[in-house]
Amino acid sequence: MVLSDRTAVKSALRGQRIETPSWAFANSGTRFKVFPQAGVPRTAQEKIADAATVHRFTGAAPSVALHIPWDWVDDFAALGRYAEDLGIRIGAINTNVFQDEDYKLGSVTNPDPGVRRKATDHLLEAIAIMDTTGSRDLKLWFSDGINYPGQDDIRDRQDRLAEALHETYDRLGADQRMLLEYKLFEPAFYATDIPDWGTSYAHCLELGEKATVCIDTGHHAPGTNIEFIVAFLLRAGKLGAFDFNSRFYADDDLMVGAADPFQLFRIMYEIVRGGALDPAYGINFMLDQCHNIEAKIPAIIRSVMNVQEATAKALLVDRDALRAAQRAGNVLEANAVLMDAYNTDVRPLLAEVRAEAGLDPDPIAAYHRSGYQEKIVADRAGGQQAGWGA
Ligand code: LRH
Ligand code: MN
Ligand code: MN
Repeated sequence: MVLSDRTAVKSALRGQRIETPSWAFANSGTRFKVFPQAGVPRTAQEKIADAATVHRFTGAAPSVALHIPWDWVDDFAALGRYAEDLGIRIGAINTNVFQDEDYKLGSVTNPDPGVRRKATDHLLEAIAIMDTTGSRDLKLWFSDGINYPGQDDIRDRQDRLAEALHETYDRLGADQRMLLEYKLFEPAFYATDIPDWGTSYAHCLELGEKATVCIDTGHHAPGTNIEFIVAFLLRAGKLGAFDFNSRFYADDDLMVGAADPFQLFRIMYEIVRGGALDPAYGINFMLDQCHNIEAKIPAIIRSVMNVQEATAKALLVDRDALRAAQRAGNVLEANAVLMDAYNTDVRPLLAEVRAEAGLDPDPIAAYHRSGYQEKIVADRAGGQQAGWGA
């Protein structure tokens, strides 16, 4: 690598931004058991304090996504100021139209117009919160779907979904966006109303430029080529966000880059190739994870580092050599160029980037030395559950 490349790679890494999810700091589990951890946050403020701690040690996570109503407070303006005082800001607002008795047969696709009204009102309420916090992104994930053939009319449900999305879209301010997430299955098992990126993309196209797709890396069938989806959506100008996590089997919500670091590299290569890494491009690179058995703050720091490592490798791909091999039809050489970058140990490079930014080159060790964990364990009794796995 020549010096100018190295400088460019380092500057791209220095500018990279990753958003943490408030719920990852709280207790979580599976439907079998939640294992509570000492020192987890009891309030939205404490989640924000933990997110600010992740930013303090990584320098790369300056915003935290909230989930309504899990992070409900009476004064969101004050919450925004609290975050700013700690050196971060409130990012995407995630909505919740899945944890209410009324939503048994769906939220915005429910056959009952009264339930649909209630669900859409919640989405509008989330935009009002965004107005107060200055958040740009409204993140929508719907658990809507059906379990049995014939249970409801698949096409009518698409019409109802489109109607609610239109009403919500029309309420967005000039600088606000909608991120529409898809998920293949669960909690609905036969037909999910937004099962895949194509369905999300089609609704976003119909809505307009403020609507973009959110790719949750855990929401696909096994073997899905996610980097293809990234490339396609970037070409169409419709990729708005990621929810990063890892999966082995279902929606595992394990640490990003843990199950398949090679997949994460391939995704980040398409991002770099598409010129979409710079925050100015507008993609919100979020984590959407739960740390059920591992210590939460170090796991989130580790996750940020995993994304950085995959990105560094993607930035190291010799694009000229790759293109030359591709154009020449040299299959083995093209693959070798990509693999050379993937097989590079980028940890020393990232340590250098951190040191140059005045950070400890080893954020996890620095966190453990800081005394923060001991302090929260002492200060916080009876930590809050994220909202999952009751
Ligand atoms: C459910 C889910 C979804 C949302 C999050 C809040 O699958 O993980 O990905 O983004 O809950
Ligand atoms: Mn998600
Ligand atoms: Mn999920």
